[in-house]
Amino acid sequence: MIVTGIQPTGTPHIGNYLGAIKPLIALQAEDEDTYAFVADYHAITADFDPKALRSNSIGVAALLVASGFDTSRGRVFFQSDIPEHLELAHILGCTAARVGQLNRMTTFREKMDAATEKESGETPSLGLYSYPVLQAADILAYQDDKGKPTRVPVGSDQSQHLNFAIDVAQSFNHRFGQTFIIPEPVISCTPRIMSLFDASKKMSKSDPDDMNRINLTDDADRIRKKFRKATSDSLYIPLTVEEIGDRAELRNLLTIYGAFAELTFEESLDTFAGKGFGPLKAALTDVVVEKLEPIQTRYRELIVDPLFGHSLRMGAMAAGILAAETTARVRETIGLSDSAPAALEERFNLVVPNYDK
Ligand code: AQP
Repeated sequence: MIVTGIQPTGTPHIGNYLGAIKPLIALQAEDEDTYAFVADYHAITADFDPKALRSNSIGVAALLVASGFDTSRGRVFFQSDIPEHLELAHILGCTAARVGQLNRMTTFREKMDAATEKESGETPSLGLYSYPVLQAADILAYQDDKGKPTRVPVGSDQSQHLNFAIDVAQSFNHRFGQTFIIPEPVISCTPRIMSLFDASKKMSKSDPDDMNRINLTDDADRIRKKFRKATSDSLYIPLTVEEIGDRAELRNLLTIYGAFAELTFEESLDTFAGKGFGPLKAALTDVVVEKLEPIQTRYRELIVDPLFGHSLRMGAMAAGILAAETTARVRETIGLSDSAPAALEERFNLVVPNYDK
């Protein structure tokens, strides 16, 4: 089983695509049972606008499918359709997660430091602090009935949170007996894609300046403009990787080119060695526009297709069955009430199609 999530904090960009979506689709070819959710509960841990949250959530789901996620072999759903994620997070937060571990999470510390630097000094939400506990619940809610570990594909920036989820599972098992199969992180081998203006920062959906990223929905003109304005220098592109040194912007553009053109970093460098940034930016624009074009066409079809909405509810139903089973087992293990929860069909208001007729 494979489980992963993507936050609807904006429109997914080429960093999310190369670091998470593309590897997920490749993994899906090896595994029938894939659960990919739109992490809307996570998206509310930082400032958000309710209307934008809704449209971003639909956008993320549609872009996943438009990028090649196969809904006949896997499920796409909204995290907030499965409140068991929250219930399990509360239980794990009380029984297996420790404040000392959360204090060491670098993502939270960075956001805390940024807030302290702001004039208002307003600190991040409690939800942002406990975000890794919810992430642990997101993963542990899905247990394979044959005892195989759940694989969790993520970008390299998420490995600390994944290790935390493993610690939480081990600590729960240690205290209450074998309950969770220990999950297995699958860290993407694409290096982090960095901002087009400042390659010391990662490309990010929530960056207030849209020019820092290439969104999966950007048209050809916008992509051309963004690459043209991306930070560059007046030096030639060197012949060897070592000579790139601290030219982080160059390294980033060559990485993006290689990933889209299906070349290694060295091959990408060979293609442009001895040239200036101009030819690199032109070729980069061409390859990114070419690769995104079919995704964008499919995306425009999906967002107006009622069958797509139905497939999301069917996805939630399938995911809900697994998450409800796990949560019921955990409730029983720790001695909480065992009243039967509402029938899932009722919860999702679903008329399940009868394919036999
Ligand atoms: N720049 C990146 N390069 C490579 N991989 C990336 N990922 C995110 N940014 C890059 C990977 O995308 C997956 C989904 O991420 P997410 O949406 O759940 O959260 P995130 O990592 O916080 O992504 P963003 O774009 O930076 O969103 P905001 O701005 O909301 O924080 C993850 O597997 C992540 O590693």
